Amino acid sequence: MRIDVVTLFPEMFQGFLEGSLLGAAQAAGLVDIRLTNIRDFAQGPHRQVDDKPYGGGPGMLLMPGPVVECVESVLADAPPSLAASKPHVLMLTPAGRPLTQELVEELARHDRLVLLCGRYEGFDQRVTDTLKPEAISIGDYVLSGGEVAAMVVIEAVTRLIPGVLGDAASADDDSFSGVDRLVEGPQYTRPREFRGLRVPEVLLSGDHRRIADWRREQALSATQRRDRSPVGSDSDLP
Ligand code: 6GU
Repeated sequence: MRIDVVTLFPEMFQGFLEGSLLGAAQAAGLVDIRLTNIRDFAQGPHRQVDDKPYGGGPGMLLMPGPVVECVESVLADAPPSLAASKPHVLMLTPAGRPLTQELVEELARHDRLVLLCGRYEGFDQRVTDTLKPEAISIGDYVLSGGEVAAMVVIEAVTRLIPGVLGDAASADDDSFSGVDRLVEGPQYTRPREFRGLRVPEVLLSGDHRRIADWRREQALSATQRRDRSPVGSDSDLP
């Protein structure tokens, strides 16, 4: 898979991309991640990429010219192996579609992703009108830019690429995966007793049927606990 990141702050990705999982995946040729700086497509002596919103208001908007030209240049760079694949362009924005494991699985089916990171107060609308990206949000809270959100997308997607995780089966057992999308229940390793807390007897029993049943029950209750809305929400209404 090829992933292009279009950003004003490529240096934010350096340590992240060199880290163990992604570093190894890139070295093994399983994923090719490239960074392109929007400022390289800015004009004039000041290489301006942002400006005040028409109609007034706080903050600065990313201008359409440098952003669209940057993404178009990235799209034009198609190695022969990807010539037949249509790139999927994503825009990271709090106004986007919420990122879930289901969406991550959908993204992982593409051969080529382009992640467009915003900064400041957002993009000129004509970026969206021209590129028609899929807008994605990583949650209902505000970040200063899309870079951290892009890293979240990259990490979640790349670990689904066959061969990236050591054990091929382990992604299927993760929380939110599998048909019913349960979170994982508690797990234990040595010692058998820690500060008076014992490993549940069933896990030591060697009875694989009982262990599987127990784990499923634990996953069901962990999922129920997590989904139960906090006090003060609509679920408390009669
Ligand atoms: Cl994708 N971008 C920004 N700037 N803030 C966010 C976000 C994205 N997702 C949640 N908050």
